[in-house]
Amino acid sequence: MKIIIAGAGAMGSRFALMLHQARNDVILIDGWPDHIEAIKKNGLQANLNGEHVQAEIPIYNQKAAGTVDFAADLVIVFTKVMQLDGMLQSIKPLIHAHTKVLCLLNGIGHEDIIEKYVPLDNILLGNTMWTAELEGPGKVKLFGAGGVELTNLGTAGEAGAAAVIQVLNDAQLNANYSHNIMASIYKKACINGTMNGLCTILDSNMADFGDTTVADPIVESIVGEFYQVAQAQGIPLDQEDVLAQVKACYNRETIGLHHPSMYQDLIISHRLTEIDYINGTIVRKGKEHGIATPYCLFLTQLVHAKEQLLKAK
Ligand code: NAD
Ligand code: AOT
Repeated sequence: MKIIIAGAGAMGSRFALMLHQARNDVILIDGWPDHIEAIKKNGLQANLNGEHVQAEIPIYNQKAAGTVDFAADLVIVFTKVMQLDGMLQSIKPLIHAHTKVLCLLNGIGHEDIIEKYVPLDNILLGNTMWTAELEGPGKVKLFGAGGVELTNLGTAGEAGAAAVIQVLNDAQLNANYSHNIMASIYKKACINGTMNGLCTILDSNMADFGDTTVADPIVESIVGEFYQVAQAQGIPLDQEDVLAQVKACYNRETIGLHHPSMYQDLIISHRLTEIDYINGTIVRKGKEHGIATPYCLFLTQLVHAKEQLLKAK
């Protein structure tokens, strides 16, 4: 399949590498000049479960996307939420009538942005439990396993997503079609709504946070707010199941040593965070439905304060 990875940071690089290794025709589009130059010069370099891997994958600056000659069957967007609209605007000339666009970004409500550029039948929306870390321009660290859940927002439903699911599975990306994607998205948002902001503010990985005596009550209060907001929108969430998944993030043997992407952004790279699209969304939707969300509001405010203290851009 001809695939564009639009946003070739940590996660974009993981998906690009795995799809390239499965012999798809993959190109990268990105907006970070140092990263683009490094990949052009040395290929994409990865520490893949402890093994050094180098892959020659073409990369283009999104500013020049209009000049790229590539009839993509699939675009996988992997920008940060704040960059999504700009990326779609840049790659608009590369999105044809048959091009599917898959979005697995963390957070809630990205379909509102994608719908401006892509007909519903071609939008695949989902979430992923894979992780990735950028070590520097052109270099990623990829550990552990994960999965992908996605749905087709158009009338074709599952049939309209079958070819993409097959390609992801051929690349060992473990994809499944979801008939209740909003519940999956909220479930993943509960992980990000707890682990990302808390580990960022507390300067810890998920396992060390989980070892503190107050981890469970904090997590339970935040997840309780996500649960009430989901319930008000008719999105069925099993609160116990969600809490079990969040607390599974404490596990040192599996995923606990991972620093959430928000930590990597703000604490390591002094970049602005996605907090407004995770806890901030719960605050906004809570207001619409008359639900108090003091934990999500406080965490959003703390992260914004930290962004300002670190002069994040
Ligand atoms: P990322 O920040 O690594 O990459 C996103 C974009 O930012 C890329 O275009 C990248 O080139 C650019 N970028 C990265 N570092 C930069 C720097 N120092 N200066 C300038 N530009 C820079 O994003 P990601 O972690 O791949 O996340 C993409 C989406 O996937 C987000 O919505 C995120 O929440 C979600 N997600 C991330 C993970 C993870 O483990 N990283 C896991 C699941 C979902
Ligand atoms: C994560 N991490 O989503 C993924 O870092 O933003 C992130 C992220 C899967 C399971 C646990 C954490």
